[in-house]
Amino acid sequence: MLIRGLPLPVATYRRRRTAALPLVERSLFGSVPLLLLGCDEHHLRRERQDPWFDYFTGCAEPDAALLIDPFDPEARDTLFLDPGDPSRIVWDGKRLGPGSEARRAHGIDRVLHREELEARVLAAAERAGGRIAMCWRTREPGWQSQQARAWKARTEAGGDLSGLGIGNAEPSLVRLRMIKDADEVALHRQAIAITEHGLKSVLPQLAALKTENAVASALTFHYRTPAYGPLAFPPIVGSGVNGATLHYPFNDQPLAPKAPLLIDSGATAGGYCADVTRTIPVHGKFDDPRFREVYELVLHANHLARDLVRPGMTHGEWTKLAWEPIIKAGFTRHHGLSHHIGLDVHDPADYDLPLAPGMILSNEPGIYLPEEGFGIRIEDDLLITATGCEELTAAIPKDIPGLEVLLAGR
Ligand SMILES: [Mn+2]
Repeated sequence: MLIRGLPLPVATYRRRRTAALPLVERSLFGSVPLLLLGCDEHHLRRERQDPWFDYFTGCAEPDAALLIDPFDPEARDTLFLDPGDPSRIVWDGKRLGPGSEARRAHGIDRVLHREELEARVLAAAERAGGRIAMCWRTREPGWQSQQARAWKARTEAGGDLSGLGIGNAEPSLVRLRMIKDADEVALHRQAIAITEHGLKSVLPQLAALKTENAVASALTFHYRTPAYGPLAFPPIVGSGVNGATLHYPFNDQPLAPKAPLLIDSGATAGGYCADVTRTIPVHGKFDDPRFREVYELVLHANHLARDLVRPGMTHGEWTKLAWEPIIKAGFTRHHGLSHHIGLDVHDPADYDLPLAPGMILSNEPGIYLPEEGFGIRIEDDLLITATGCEELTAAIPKDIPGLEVLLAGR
């Protein structure tokens, strides 16, 4: 059977699982097994595999789970797979079940049926003094957090798992995801190349596209054509004043003539996200003096952030430097400068840690003036290097002459 997922070498997933346990140990004041749950059929097909589960397994099967147990005498890592109900194959296709094929493909010595999960988790918890670790967060919680909440509810008084202690490993495990290896950087570059191709195909066509929905659909077509993978997030296409709504969700208005248009979008490759924003005059000319003035200020802040970033700097120091000219000019700061990007477009991270080589971060200053009928954000993706950064999105124009050439289709 064709095995999907595994965009990275199996050795990478094994290395990540090995690296996880000392971090869990540090964050939970003791060595405990780590449990991660993959998405069910419904979420997997409509969204994507949970990024934490994906990070440690690369497994694209529904209803799968991973247990990393430092005290298991036979095997540290166990992948649980649910071969599903055979009568469902005609509906959903064949699932990968436990067996030698799964063990080989995933490079995991023990692959068990999902029905064994609870008994195995309880046995593992018992060896660890009644505790396990899971992953959750309050901001942008997602599937892993929902599962952890459901498991924790069962540990409360009267629940069928009462007495089981569940600690949160996410705050320490983020250290792994914050630093990208060469293969991850290559997938980011690929996601950005797809995004670049989409923007360069669609931006010269704005006159023919006429509506926010047509622009969003055209971008989606280009982003999904290479692999039918998920988008990093649904495109934000805001014409005129809609561009001043940070997470404008509707994309259903005509492109206002001669108005600025804000496009925040990104493709994925192997699950890794691109996140790029450009703001352009829909008629192709930066001929409105006020728009041009504000645009140049945002561009200046974007350049400043790119040119001044250094490893060792804190996220807070960097943010302050880049926002300074915008605040000095009397505008309000509505959001942060930057977030980590990875399997999640807003990758979980510890923002108290200093910037370090291998991190991939957005650089996205913006000014929002709904009373003047527009918002401007210019967003690039940066790879932190030993001496500063590489602007991964450099091939997507953002300076005024470059954008005017692109918009004119020249
Ligand atoms: Mn962003």
